Amino acid sequence: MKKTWWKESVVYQIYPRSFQDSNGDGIGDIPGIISRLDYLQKLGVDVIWLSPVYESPNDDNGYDISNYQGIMNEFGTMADWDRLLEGLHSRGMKLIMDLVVNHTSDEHAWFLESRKSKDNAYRDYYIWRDGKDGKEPNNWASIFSGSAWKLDETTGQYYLHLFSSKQPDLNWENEKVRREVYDMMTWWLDKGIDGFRMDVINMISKVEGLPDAAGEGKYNDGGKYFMNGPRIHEFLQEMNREVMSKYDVMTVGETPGVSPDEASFFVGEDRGELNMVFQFELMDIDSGPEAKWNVIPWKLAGFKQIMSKWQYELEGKGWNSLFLNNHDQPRMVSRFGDDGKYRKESAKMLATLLHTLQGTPYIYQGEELGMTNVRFDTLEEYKDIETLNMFREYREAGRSEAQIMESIYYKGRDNARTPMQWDDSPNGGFTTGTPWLKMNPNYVHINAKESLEDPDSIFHYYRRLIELRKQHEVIVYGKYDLLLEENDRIYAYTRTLGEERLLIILNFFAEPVTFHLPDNVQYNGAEQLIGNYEWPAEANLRGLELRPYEAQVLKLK
Ligand code: TEU
Ligand code: CA
Repeated sequence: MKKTWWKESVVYQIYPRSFQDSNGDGIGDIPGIISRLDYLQKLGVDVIWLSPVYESPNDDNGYDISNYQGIMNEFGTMADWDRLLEGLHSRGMKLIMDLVVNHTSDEHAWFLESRKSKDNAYRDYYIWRDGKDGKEPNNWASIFSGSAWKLDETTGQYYLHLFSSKQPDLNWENEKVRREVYDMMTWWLDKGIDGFRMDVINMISKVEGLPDAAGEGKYNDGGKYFMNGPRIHEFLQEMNREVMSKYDVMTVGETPGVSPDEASFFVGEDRGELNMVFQFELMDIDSGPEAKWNVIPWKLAGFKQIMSKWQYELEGKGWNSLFLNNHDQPRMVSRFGDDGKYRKESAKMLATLLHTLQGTPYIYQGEELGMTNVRFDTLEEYKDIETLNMFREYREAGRSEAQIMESIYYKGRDNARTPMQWDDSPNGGFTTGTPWLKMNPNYVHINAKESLEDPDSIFHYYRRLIELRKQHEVIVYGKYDLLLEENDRIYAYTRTLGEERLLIILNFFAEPVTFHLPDNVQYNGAEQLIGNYEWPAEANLRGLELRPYEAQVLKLK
């Protein structure tokens, strides 16, 4: 595969509201981030992805943008942002910004104009329709519960909002909208940023006529008509031609619901669209058929099958993104590892996986400390709009409060959004005031200060994994081959580049288990590159006892 810097990089995602507060108002901010740049440099990450810092009424914590070219007051000023970029660049790190252009805030100047009258110059910037028989124009459900349409009294028409009613969808059919977006992107690129993470970018093209979705509910999933729509590739190629191709920058598109086949259109190296996509197959592994909130247990067989499918199908065609959590997902150690007795071992095991597959790893803030999910006693302590809307909807449908709280504990987005745990002082060194979302009480023993001091910590393990990627090309570019497909306790695979061969062995559970290297894999000795347990000098790979959550990366001779 062609070599590029973004394939060789490790990305670190910052959710600014929860990273570091600098002025005691309980809200993380840009000066706070600047004060932690040395920490990030020590970890060794190459690129920072900053979740939205633009002006926003914060209905969805910044994913509802009212001005793309201004900084949210609570986060600081444009001068602060300039200092952040400068601070990163001077340390040899890069910055990618979140691009949220499927929708704006309903407080964006375009929408304020658009809603004024049917013949306003901005009317066609959004998706307006007449109602049908006194009801919404179609039966689509919003991803954040209820209908995807809202009636606007001023003109008596409805507007489409796939997410919150304060996030009206832009009309990408309108050439002027696309021009505005490209100009805005160019403006940021000219300020010197290094790329974009593109929010729900595969939802920008909707099927003409916006047909009703299938289903028995009052509102149903219309994904078929707005995900990977008819003009999506045309729009992305146009964006690439008009904007991205003029800069040496990276792009990663968030694309819920894509299969590897579809993904290869987005990231195929000769397609001129995106560098990588975030796909969610693994994130859906424990979602029941009705919704993500109906949790079903995940199994290692399914886990391996999903990871392997993406490794094999994009090989030689396009590049994978690798992540096990983000600001919308539960904490990885609580979900796929053990956040109790084996927290450290299992967090390191999962980190080993993340950093030894083919693709670009993304670390979500706090993951490098082994931060865990949280359980707040009352709904009032939760802030996330998706969680709160879901609670209301399920209560109305007759589900018990206790049952809904269990779903929230398992899947709620606030699990990822509790503030960073810097030390064991009150509020974990995140703020001197009252945090906007309560801290996870375990900050007293899970925090950065403790991790930095302990040479055996999860933090230092991540630092070493990131370093290894710089030393061994095979980790970046090597071909992936799954071993022991049928084994339901162990995930093992090789990575091969020319003469270089790595063997990765992961025990996914607390029970010890024996590993047998298949006979067709020849070797004359194995050298440990990294592992979460010591490597015995005389180990035999044809009958190796693995300890709880053991992870080993071996160079085969
Ligand atoms: O998320 C897109 C998305 O599909 C999410 O709704 C996701 O499926 C859900 O959060 C899982 O619980 C992006 C952003 O990452 C998210 O934070 C925003 O709320 C959303 O878009 C709207 O901009
Ligand atoms: Ca602040």
